[in-house]
Amino acid sequence: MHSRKLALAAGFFMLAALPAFSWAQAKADHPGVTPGDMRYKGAPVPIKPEDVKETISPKAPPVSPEEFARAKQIYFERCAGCHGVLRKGATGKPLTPEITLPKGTEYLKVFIAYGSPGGMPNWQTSGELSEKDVDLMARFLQHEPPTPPEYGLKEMKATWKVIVPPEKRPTKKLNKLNLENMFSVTLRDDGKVALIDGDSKKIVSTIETGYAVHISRMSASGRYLFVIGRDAKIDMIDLWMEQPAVVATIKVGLEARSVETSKFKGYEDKLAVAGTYWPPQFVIMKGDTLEPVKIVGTRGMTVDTQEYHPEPRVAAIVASHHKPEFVVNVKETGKVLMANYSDLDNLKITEIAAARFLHDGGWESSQRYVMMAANQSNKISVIDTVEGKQAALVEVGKIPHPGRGANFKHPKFGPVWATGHLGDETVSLIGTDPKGHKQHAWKVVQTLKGQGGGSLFIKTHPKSKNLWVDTTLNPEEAISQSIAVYDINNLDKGFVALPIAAWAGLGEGAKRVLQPEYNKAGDEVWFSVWSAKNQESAIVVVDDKTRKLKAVIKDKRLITPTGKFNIYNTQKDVY
Ligand code: DHE
Repeated sequence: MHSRKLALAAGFFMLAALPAFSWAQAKADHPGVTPGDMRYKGAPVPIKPEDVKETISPKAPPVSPEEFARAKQIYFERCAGCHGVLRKGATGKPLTPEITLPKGTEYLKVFIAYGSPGGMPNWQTSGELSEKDVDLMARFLQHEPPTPPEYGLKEMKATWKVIVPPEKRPTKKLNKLNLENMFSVTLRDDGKVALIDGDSKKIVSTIETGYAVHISRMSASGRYLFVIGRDAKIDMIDLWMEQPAVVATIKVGLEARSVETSKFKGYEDKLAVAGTYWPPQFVIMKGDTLEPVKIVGTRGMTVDTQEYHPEPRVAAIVASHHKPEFVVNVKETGKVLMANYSDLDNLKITEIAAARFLHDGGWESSQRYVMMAANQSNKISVIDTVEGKQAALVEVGKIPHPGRGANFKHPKFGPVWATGHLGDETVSLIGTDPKGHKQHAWKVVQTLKGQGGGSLFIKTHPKSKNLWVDTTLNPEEAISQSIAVYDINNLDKGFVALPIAAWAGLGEGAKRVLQPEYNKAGDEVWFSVWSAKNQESAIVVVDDKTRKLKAVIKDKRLITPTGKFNIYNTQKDVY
């Protein structure tokens, strides 16, 4: 296969300005790394190098001020996603001076230039960094890591804007939109979301948001839509307005991925919460204005070796239905924090020892247990939100990546929750019914064989008999551009692959297929066909019963669609 085709499209995981990543080359040089895993890791960190305090270390080889500025930029764009902003190590190894200084410039140069079987890309031999830059990075890494600024209440408040105050908002829904079947669609490289009417499949509007919106989440009532960009900007959209629009906005840090709202009875629409990658913290805000109220830092000790980590990023956050609590995944320390929001002045946090590195997850079907992926430990942590403790830590395949996962009734094992994996081709089904099917609870009851590694999202619907698994990051074009679908009642029969990207009828381009998402009725499933920013993308709608193509949504505004969030399913946690 042609290496350019395998290379990441500009703006896919790297910034558009960066040269494409030569996967074929990297694969040949890094036999120990799975393709999907390597592609997913190193996205640029949106921290401005000029905002970062420099520390020149006398013992390290000299780096001029101009060189330091360039090195910071390269580091944030290409290295921080894996090694952490403070170089304390995340999916990549730690690179602090007590480690790098004894190794010295020549050793580091070889490592950076040629990469390693552990997953370090071969930056020089792939042509992405020049020999000069490799030499610069080898020297830069021996200095103390420059530190980005902290971001407290003052900084947040300086960015906080209430565009339409609550008293000026409609008291009833003013539009004729069928809100429950609307979809909020991330237009990743266009700094927008699209609101798409699920019935007509037409774009209702596109709304300006932060940089590379990551997820959309709904308030408990289904009125407010919250979106968060990688740049930690939150936009709160009022769906009751004649023309849904942003009514409040705030920037809660320098880099973020998660936002959620309070869902416990009596607290509906009252609070919102957002987790940041930098600084490592989460913030609780008022649910109608986004006014920041309480910031909680996540720096602390790791779950296993119990050593200090200065940069434990906040990954998925899920709102409990059983208590006034947010369930917060802290990635690098491997801890799940259950933050009780009923009394913010006397905040109670239950700290649960899970495993590293916590990333994404979602509810099992009864919505009592939340299933969180500890991706580098190949485990799923099962959190009992009633008891406030970990019910089990379940060993699954390599690098689980469920999104929110998929729930269905297995013909033999009863209710199960499923995850796909980035690092292998399997799908793990975990029994989730400790009352009715005790012997199967919190055990992998079946492992399905899928199309290949590189899976990001899996989905079904309570009314469906299909289980859909994407393989977005698989290096084989035929696999990344198709979807595997299983018959839930005949799982042993294996999957059927549907050529979703071909159905979209697009021209040249990466055309990665990702994130199955159901409509409200559960009779249609939507897939993004994600091309580069300057190429045509589409959303393909499949009839769930017949598995036949139902519609292709194409529109020049549909630029790099990735995540799609059906309003009703997101509001009610249906998946
Ligand atoms: Fe995501 C969810 C982090 C790359 C699309 N992503 C999440 C969550 C986290 C996360 C922590 C869970 C949020 C929650 O539930 O509160 N994602 C990261 C990264 O750190 C990573 C690996 C690299 C990066 O720099 O961002 C990353 N993610 C991607 C992509 O490249 C994807 C495929 C395309 C895109 O839009 O950027 C992508 N992530 C998504 C989507 C979800 C998500 C669509 C929500 C899935 C859902 O069904 O809830």
